[in-house]
Amino acid sequence: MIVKQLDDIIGTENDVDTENWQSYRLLLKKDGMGFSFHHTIIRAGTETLIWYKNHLEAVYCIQGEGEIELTADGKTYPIKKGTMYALSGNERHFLRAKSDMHMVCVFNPPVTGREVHDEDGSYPLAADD
Ligand code: 9YT
Repeated sequence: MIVKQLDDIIGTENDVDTENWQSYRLLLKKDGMGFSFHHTIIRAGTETLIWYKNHLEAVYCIQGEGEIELTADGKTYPIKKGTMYALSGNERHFLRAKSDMHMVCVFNPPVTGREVHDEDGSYPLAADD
């Protein structure tokens, strides 16, 4: 069994800070669960182009407000506390935060550590995934 506290993550290598978001990575590939599990804060006022070509991601908003826009067709969905979206088709999208959005995110396959978005907005696939 694995038990972790957010306080144990803050300020460590599993606290990944970028201009638009901060990701507390609570479970990683090395934890052996088959997925990674993050608490991510999307900063208020930001717009991020994301395209997880190599991962499926589910996201559950627990605080804050914003929207997701799919680049393929411009469809836009509001996000607020209680909204879940799952990128079941690796959808390329813009993520916009009106206020700080606290998101619980699950990645399959799991991320391995300190991944940040590349120029396409994706994360690399681990060598053995
Ligand atoms: C919702 C989302 O994809 N935000 C970007 C950061 C990512 N969730 C992460 O690595 O925690």
